[in-house]
Amino acid sequence: MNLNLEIELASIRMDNPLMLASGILGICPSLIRRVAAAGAGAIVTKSIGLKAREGFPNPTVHIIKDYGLINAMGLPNPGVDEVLEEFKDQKFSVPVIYSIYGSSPEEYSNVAKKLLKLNPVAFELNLSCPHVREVGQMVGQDPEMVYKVVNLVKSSVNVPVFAKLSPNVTDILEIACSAVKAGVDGIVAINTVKAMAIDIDLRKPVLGNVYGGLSGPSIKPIAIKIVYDLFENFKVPIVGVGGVSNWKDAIEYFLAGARAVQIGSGVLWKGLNIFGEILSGLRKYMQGHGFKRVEEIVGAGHK
Ligand code: RRO
Repeated sequence: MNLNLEIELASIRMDNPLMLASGILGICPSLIRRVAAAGAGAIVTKSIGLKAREGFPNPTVHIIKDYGLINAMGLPNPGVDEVLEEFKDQKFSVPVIYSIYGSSPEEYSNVAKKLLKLNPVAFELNLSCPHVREVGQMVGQDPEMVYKVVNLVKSSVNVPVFAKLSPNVTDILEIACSAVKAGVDGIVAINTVKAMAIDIDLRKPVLGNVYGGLSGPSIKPIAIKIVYDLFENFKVPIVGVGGVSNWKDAIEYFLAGARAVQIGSGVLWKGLNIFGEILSGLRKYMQGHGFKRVEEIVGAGHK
């Protein structure tokens, strides 16, 4: 059977629906090439801001075997001007989406406008870092602020704009509604879930920042429910992220309504082979169930 794994996301055409999630492999052209060669359909950079940030003190990552990991990196990034320098004249074989953050609508918009020099295929607005107060929680928990950020960035750039939402809110649908009203082209759900771990021998929190964000298999059911609800309520495309470690996880996201999935901590467990592994499982599933196009699976889990 002739299988078609291509997917269109807003106006972005991807060879397959697997993306590298933001923050996993930093912001580096050579790494982007390696992930593309491993089979990713698109790549999202680590979030980029107006100024360089060093991030939080170590330890910044704590692994909880079989469940996931808690990180508090603290948005380390070289700042937009350095990124422009490093990425100028670089060409990539897959769409590269630039993740950006800021502390005000103007800051988001300024970063996006500067990055236009790199001909981005899209922007992902990080409205959701769980542990950097002034740029994460403050922006992503406030529906009015979300509206203003999306609205201003949309009016400043001519490429699709996605909003990555936080599960650490009372009502994520209210936040999504603000983004949709402001004209967002797609929703990415979800960022990490606020979490912490305490070392029982040292009797103190493990992470340098005390708390951080949980990712990996343990958050997948939370994200699936959110994607399912978003699909029921909105028409914009949804990208699922959280705990995709194998092809079955990816299918579950498609059935819930995601048009694409992002892989984050799965890369840390399995290495870059995870992309090829998931693609071959996806092909087998499609053959076994008589699907010719990934699009046919999207939302098929709804009654
Ligand atoms: O850099 C981080 O600590 C971080 C970010 Br920006 C984010 O969006 N989500 C996360 O779990 N960590």
